[in-house]
Amino acid sequence: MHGWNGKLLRVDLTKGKAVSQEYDASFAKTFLGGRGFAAKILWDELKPGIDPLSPENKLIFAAGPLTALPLPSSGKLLVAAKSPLTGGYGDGNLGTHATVQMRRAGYDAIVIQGKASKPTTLYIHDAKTEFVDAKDYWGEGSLQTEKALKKEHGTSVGVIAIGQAGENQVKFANAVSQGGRAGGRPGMGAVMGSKNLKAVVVRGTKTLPVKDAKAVKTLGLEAYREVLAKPNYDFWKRQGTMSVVEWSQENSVLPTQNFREGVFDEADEIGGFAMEKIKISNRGCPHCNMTCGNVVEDSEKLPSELDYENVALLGSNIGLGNLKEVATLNRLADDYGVDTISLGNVIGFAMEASEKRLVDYRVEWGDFEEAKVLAEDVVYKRGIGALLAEGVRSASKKVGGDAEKLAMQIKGLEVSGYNCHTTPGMALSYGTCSIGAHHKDAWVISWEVSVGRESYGEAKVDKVIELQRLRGGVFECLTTCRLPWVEVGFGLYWYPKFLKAATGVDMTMNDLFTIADRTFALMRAFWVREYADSWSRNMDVPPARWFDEPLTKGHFKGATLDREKYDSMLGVYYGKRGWDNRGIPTESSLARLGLRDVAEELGRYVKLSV
Ligand code: PTT
Ligand code: SF4
Repeated sequence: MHGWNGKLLRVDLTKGKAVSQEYDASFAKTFLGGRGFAAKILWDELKPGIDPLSPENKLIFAAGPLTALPLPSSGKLLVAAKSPLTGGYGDGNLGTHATVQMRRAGYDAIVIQGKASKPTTLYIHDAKTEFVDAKDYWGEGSLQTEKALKKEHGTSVGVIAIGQAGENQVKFANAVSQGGRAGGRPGMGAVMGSKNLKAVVVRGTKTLPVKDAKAVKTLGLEAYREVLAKPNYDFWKRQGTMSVVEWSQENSVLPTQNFREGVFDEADEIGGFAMEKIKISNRGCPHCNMTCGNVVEDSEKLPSELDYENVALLGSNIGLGNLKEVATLNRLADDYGVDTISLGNVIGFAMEASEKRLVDYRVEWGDFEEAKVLAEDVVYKRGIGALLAEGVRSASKKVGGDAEKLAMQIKGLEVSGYNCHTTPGMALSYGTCSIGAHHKDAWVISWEVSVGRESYGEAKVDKVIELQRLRGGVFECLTTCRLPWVEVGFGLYWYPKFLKAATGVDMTMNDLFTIADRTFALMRAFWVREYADSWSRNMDVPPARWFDEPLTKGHFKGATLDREKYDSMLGVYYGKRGWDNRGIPTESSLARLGLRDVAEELGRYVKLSV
C-alpha cells in the first residue's frame, strides 16, 4: 500500500499495552481515512448503549492518505468517540503537529480504549509506546501542559492535551494542541479525561510511503503557488474567519443574546477590522501557507487566538461587545480545554434564564466579570456551573418550564455561529449535520443568502447534500483543511491528482462522494442504533425559537422559519439520501453503499424500510 501507512496503533489504557495493527487496501479504499475510519471502527466495535465516559468507549485520532504530505493545509487530525454530550456519533477536527508526527511514526490512526489507573500521558516515538505518569500535569490547563511536555520531550513532538474541563468531564470539553487549536466539540476532551489520559505526545521519524514522491512534491509546489495567487489571499491572511462577523451582521444572522436576534449593536467592536487593531501575529496548522489563526492581545495582556465562532458565541451571543474581553474568555476556554461554541451557548442560556427569572441565579447580558466566573464554575462544576456543564439540552430539562425554549441545540449539540430565523437551508444543514448543530458539514448559508433565503425548495436540499459530501465527507476523510477551497477558491480538481500521486489509486470526485455517502450513512446508523425506539424525525428539527419567536430587530424584523415548510424540505432531503420518513437509512440504500452488514445489525434495533 502507498500513501496510507496501513497501520493503526491500538492502545489499551487499562492493561497499559499498545499494539500495532495492520489494515488492508480494501479497508483503505472503502473508508479512505479520518472520519471514514472513525465511523467504521466506532460502528463495528462499540457496544450500543455504553456510557461514553466509561472505559468501553473508544477514542480515535485518525488521519487520511494526504495528511502530513507537503500539500496545501494537510496538517489536520480527526478526533472521534461516542459523544457524552449527545449520546451519538461525535467528532471534531484540529490542526496539529501531532498528526504529522503520528503519520511519521508509521500510523494512520490511534485507537484508545480502557482507562488508566492514574493520570497518564501516552508517549509514542515511532514503534515505541510508553505510559508516563502525568500526576504533575493533572490540574493544569492545556496550554501550560503542552508547554511543559514540549520542554520534557523536545519541541519537535506533537502534543494533544486536555485542560481541567476534560479532567472534570465537562460534557463539551475538547482536545487542544498548538496553544489554541482545539477539536472535538461533542466532548472528546471529556472522553480523554474519563480515561485518565491527560495528553498524547507523539514523535515520528519515518518517511511517508507515497507512491510517487516526485509527483507529490511537484504538485505540492504548484498547488501552494496557486493558493498564493488567489485574489482573496491577502485579505484572508489579515482576517481569516473573523470577517464573517461583519458578514453575519449585514445579513442578520449573527447569533445575539442566545440566538434571539441576528444583529448586535456592537458588532463593529468585535469584527474583523476591530480584530486587526489588536492583532499580534498569525498562527496556523502544519503544511499550511494561508495561516489563519489571528493571535491578539486580550484584556489581561495575554495572547489569544480568535476565529469567527469564538467571537460570535462568546461575544454577541452573550451580549459582550469588547473584543479584548471576548479574547480573554476565548483564551480561558482554550486553557480549560472547553468548546467555545457550547460555552457561549450555556452562558447565553444562563443569562436569558436569569433575565426571565427561570433560575435562582443572576447574571446580566454582557457582564464580562460574571461570565468569567461562570466559565470557571462550569469547568469546576460549581453551583449553576454543574448544571451547565451537562450542556443546554440537559440543563434546560432540569430547570424545566419554559427553559427548554431557550436551549439552542440539535441532538444535544449546541448550535454554532449562525442564527437561522431567516435561513431555512442553513437550518436544514444544522438539522441534518452528523454530529448535531454544527456548520462543518454544510456551511450553506453564504450561498443561500446570495440566491435567496426565502426559498424552501429542492435546490437548497441539493446544495446541503452537495456540501455535506464535500466538507463533511471528502475533506473529513482525506483529513485536510477545507479552507483553501472554501475561502480562497483553491480548485477541487487537485484532490484526485494528489490522491493518485500519494497512493497510486485513481479516484474520481464521484468515487470520493460515494465514500462520503457511505460514511454519512454509517454515522446516521450509529445515531439510530444508540437512540433506537426513541429516535424520531424530531431529532433533525432545529430549536423552537427559530419557528416561534420572531426577530425583533434589523431588516428581517418579524421573521421566523416556517415549521411546515421546513418539515417538507426535510422529507425531500430524506428521499434524496435514501432514508425513510423517520430519517433512517433504508435497507436498499445501505446495500447500495456496500453496507449490507450495517443494515442487518441496525435491523436488530429498529425495523428498517426496504
Ligand atoms: C470546530 C469549532 C470551530 S469551527 C471553532 S472556530 W471555526 C471553535 N474553535 C475553538 C477554539 O479555537 N478553542 C476552543 N476552546 N474551542 C473551540 N471550538 C470551536 O470549534 C479550526 C479551523 C476552523 S476555525 C474551521 S471553521 C475549519 N474547520 C475544519 C474542519 O472542521 N474540518 C476540516 N477538514 N478543516 C477545517 N478547517 C478549519 O479549521 P471542531 P482548529 Mg477545530 C481557539 O474543532 O470540534 O471540529 O469544532 O480545529 O485547528 O482550531 O482549526 O470559525
Ligand atoms: Fe489551519 Fe487555517 Fe491553514 Fe486551515 S487555513 S490549515 S485552519 S491555518
